[in-house]
Amino acid sequence: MTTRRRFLEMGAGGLAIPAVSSLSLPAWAGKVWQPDELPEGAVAQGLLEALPGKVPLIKRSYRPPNFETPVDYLRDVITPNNAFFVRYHLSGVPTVDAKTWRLKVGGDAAGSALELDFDSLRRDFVAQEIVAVCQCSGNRRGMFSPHVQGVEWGVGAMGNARWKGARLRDILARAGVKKEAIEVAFNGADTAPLPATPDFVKSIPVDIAMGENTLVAWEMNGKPLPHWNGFPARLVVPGWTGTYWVKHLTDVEVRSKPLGGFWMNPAYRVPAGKFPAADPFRTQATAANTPITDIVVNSLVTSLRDGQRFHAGQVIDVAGIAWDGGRGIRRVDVSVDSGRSWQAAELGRDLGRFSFRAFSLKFKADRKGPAVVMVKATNNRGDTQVPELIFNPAGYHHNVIPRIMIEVA
Ligand SMILES: Nc1nc2c(c(=O)[nH]1)N[C@H]1C(S)=C(S)[C@@H](COP(=O)(O)O)O[C@H]1N2
Ligand SMILES: [Mo]
Repeated sequence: MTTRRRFLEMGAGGLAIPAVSSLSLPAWAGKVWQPDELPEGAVAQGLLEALPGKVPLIKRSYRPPNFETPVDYLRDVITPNNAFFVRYHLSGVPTVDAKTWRLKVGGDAAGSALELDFDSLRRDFVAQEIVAVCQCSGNRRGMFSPHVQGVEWGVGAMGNARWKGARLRDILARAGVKKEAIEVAFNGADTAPLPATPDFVKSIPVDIAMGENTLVAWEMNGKPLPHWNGFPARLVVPGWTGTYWVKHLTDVEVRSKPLGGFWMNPAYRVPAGKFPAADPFRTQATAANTPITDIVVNSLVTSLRDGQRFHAGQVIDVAGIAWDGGRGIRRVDVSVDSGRSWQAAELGRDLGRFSFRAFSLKFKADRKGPAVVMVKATNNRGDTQVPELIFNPAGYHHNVIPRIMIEVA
């Protein structure tokens, strides 16, 4: 596969890039950016553009807003709110007033109907905090070969934050959950501009909904949720891909029957049997396919660029982040000789099993010439990143071991 990275000067002149803590002006400032390791021509250039309240992010589409986080902001294990990626399916992004916002809980398998305002959500339940990765199912879709349809994400359709909210199970307990409940469905305040476009409604299995980690969150990294990330409250489903993390949450429905609708089927499905390590979603599975569920084990090198040059004798840091769907990262192995030998990287602070985990391996570049750096994360169940892409038509679960070309001169 031809790999390359392109930096093109942007015609429109420099962008004002606010400084990020511990980083100097990012290398991509004022540039058109393309993620590493893209098959030639796979992704249209991503222009940096700032949504209100956000630093310039990589624009994949404007209506609906789909903006990814530049790699430089993923060096820190906690992603800053103003650099956190933004993903919407419908262009009617709502501006929600916390004073008039209500969360309605009901459904045929709920004991009774319930309505909460923002104050009661924050006051009447024990607040929980959890650090968890929100990763779009289609993160890295733009790196799929052969090419697949959908938003052409590079590597930044993900972020890691400390979420604070009420346990969904405590809210559901208040309404009551009947024995026949099989799924819990979620709707947000966003709407489709045309009646023909289906509303974005998602469900999760009742055991995930009742799990101790699933939250209705109102805070992200100690601040109110940013508008673009679901103000005033969103669902947080640690371990599961971003599609279930419904933003601007308004309706929770406890169901005795599987949820239908476009966004459950055919959207967000993977072929049956292709990802056998994944959490099952039994009430939605068919013989052909099953909804995407938990995040596969993965890593991102943030310290090196494809094609980067070094001097002989220089110490090179292969550093980045690793994560998975909640088993936790056991080890990250690094190879600097095209996979012939591997060394265990040092792992950073453990912020919990749903969080990004930093890794670093320093080596001295004493052999001149090109070298291929590879990184492979392994979780506590022994799942590892894959050597070859597991192709699926929607472009999900890209966790291929990277091959980063560097040059020692
Ligand atoms: N209301 C609403 N919630 C939503 C979506 C949406 O389109 N509307 N998209 C989902 C998808 S597919 C992802 S990946 C995450 C992205 O979260 P973020 O925009 O906060 O980064 O939001 C999820 N929640
Ligand atoms: Mo997504």
